[in-house]
Amino acid sequence: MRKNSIIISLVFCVLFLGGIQAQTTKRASIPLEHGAHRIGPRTDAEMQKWRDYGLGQFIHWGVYAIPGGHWNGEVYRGAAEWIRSWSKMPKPDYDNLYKQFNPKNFDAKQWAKQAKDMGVKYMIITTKHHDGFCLWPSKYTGYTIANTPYKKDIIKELVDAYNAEGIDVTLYFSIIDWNHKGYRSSPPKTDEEKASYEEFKQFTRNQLIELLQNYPTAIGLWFDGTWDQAWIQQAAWVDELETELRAMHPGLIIGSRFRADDNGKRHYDSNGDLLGDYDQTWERSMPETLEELNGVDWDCVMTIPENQWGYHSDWSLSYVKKPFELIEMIVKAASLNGNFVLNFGPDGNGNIRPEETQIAKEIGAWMKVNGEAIYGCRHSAWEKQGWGYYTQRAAVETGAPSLQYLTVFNQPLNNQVRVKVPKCQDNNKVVIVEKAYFLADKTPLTVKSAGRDKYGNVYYDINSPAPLTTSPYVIVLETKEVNKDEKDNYQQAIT
Ligand code: 2OX
Repeated sequence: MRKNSIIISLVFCVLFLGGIQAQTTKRASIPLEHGAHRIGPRTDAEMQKWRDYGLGQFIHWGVYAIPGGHWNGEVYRGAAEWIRSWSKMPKPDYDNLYKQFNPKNFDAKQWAKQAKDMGVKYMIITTKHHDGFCLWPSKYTGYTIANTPYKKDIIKELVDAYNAEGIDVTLYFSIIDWNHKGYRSSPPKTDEEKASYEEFKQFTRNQLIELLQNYPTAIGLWFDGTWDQAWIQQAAWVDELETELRAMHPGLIIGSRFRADDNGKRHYDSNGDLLGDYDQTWERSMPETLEELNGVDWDCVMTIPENQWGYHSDWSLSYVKKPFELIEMIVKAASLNGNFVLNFGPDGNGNIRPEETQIAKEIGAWMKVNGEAIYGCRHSAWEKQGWGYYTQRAAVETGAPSLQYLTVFNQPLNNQVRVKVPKCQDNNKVVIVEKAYFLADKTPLTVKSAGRDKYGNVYYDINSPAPLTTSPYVIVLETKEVNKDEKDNYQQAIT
């Protein structure tokens, strides 16, 4: 008896220690003072809300909208918001543009209304891009909207107008600041350089605190221009600043692009853990699979032309995405647990260009009918097939059926949308499709059993006559796990 219990204890000890061992060997464990301060996704209400947004709008607006990719009769082929760095743009010319910034057609309420009609749930606005020009009247520099003929606080107008439409606002902020004399990309070496960089750091801190004080309803900060070695080497200081900003503004959402870790690693720390609340590496690119995503929250910020964020009057320089391609990106992002954020670059008069307005309208019309397959939806365990993407909503407590949304982009020529039913964890259970219908008008669709493969996977064909539209459409499946012995009855009911 006694011997047995000793053996049992030993077995437990081995299992327990083995467990710890497994834990520590599974993950790298480089000691870090400024690594990730949280392992795994946030679970608070603010972040849950962010996760459910699905679709966002990015707005790049600043004095670069005045030249719009042109100067002295020549065309700048780079990104319009970078025109100051072009050899044919004299720096003094650029640095005086603010004296003409007077967007007479700017109407924040109209932008917000358009965004609402497009179906966006949050908006990211450039408070300050790399040029250093501030769209809010910062106390810490003269290079702001207050010193333009326009004078009024554009950030306040936008935050108020978007919030009035029920759209949350995130503040984009570039750490690169070509207007501040202390800003530099390489680490300071001389005492003079160090003192100057210290001034820049304090200036940056002051501006961030000012933004959070001025716009308390902002939900987050979207950082950019944090790849310089000078900034990377300030990891400890930036970590402290991040803690300070979070303490000031509970629930604040900050992406992976603010601070590096002790070893200069960005986005993911030296142990592979995400820095910040969501992965910001998906700029103008989309993941293909869940496996690439490390189980983290993420956003994808996307331009309509190839790489134009600020206003460029000539969009013919690169391929311009079609509305259905952008819709595909929205659906794909939702199917992989991410938010899709589409960029707009209004012109120097405050007009949103007609091409963008048209795209906003088409996306909005689609979202109005099909948004249920996006908002609050997640990755589905159902295996992706060639016709498009699955998204899913968990069964709600009221006992409503578990829903699978199938967004069909590639209509099968035989009008049969084939689904592969996932296996249940409980081997005595099986997933059945109770009902199928078009999300748009609830037209019921016939579901027929389509055999099984040699691995025992079960297939169904949804008879889906191509709707009289050229846009992607959504089929809803009401599904249920049932005991295997009930299955035959259900199968009879649906075939
Ligand atoms: C620089 C080197 C390689 C790839 C991207 C950049 N980049 C991107 N530099 N600045 C950017 C800014 N980030 C986007 C969100 C825009 O604001 C763009 O200007």
